[in-house]
Amino acid sequence: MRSLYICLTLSVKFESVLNIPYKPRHQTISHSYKTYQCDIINQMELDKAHGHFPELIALAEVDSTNKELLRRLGPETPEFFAVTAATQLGGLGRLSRNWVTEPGKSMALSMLLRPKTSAAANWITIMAGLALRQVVVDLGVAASIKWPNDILVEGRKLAGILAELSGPNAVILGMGLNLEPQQGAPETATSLSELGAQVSIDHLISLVATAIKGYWEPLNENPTEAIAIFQTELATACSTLGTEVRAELPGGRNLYGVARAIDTEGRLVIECPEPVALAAADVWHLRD
Ligand code: BT5
Repeated sequence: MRSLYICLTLSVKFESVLNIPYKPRHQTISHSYKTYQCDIINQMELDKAHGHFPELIALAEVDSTNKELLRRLGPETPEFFAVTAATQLGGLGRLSRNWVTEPGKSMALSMLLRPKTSAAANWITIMAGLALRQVVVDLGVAASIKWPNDILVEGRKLAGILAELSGPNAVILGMGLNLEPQQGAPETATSLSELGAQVSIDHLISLVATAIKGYWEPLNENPTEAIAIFQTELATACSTLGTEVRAELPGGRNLYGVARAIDTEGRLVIECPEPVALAAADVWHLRD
């Protein structure tokens, strides 16, 4: 009874901090997608990438790598268990929006994180933004984070992040990063090749895995210290800060103001002119 109580308390806490509904779901392994090595996967040459994960499931196509990870998730699934796919037929953005992943043109990578505290869980999306941005900057592209989950270059979206709570200590972290232009992507999208950076998907997954571990392990072990360091880094890495923004809240209400800070819970603080802390919102940069 006591452990059930603790479990419920944790899940309620995590739900509130991540703003993601906690829905335990029956786990089944799907065989409806191609799981064999096909030409595209061979072209992806994932030899190096495999070494970074306890297991990396590489699929030719799937509905969504986040959904596939959820189907394979069990209580013993280890942290950093990962799924990638050359094509997503129903790639997911936030609020069930779509994310375009055309064959071999975009990295679609989902991995399991096991947060030890709600403080660490709360920061997963921003932590992944810092890691992805660092990878892109190291490839010579001046990228920034748009709170909470976009990587932008010159106002265009290069990458997006979707973290989904899947149990009291299980978060599926999904990341999409465009390598090449894709026909189905919106006009606001950009890709590494358009920005003059060439990288193989194998190498990119290796770089992302290394960067995520570099940010995640300190956050999960010592959240207070890591969050303070992240906040300092965000002062330069996050282009939302110091910018006039429109924030559309869940429910459709708009707030206008200047984004001033990301607080210790990962919320965006907007001066409207009174400070308001937002846990979840869609943000538009009105002026840099
Ligand atoms: C996101 O949502 O940006 C989260 C994207 C997460 C994708 C990864 S891929 C691996 C894992 N498996 C999944 O199924 N998902 C994750 P959001 O902030 O809601 O943005 C969605 C919006 O981005 C869409 O409505 C489009 O306007 C735009 N978009 C869609 N595909 C894009 C692309 N390839 N590049 C840039 N923008 C895109």
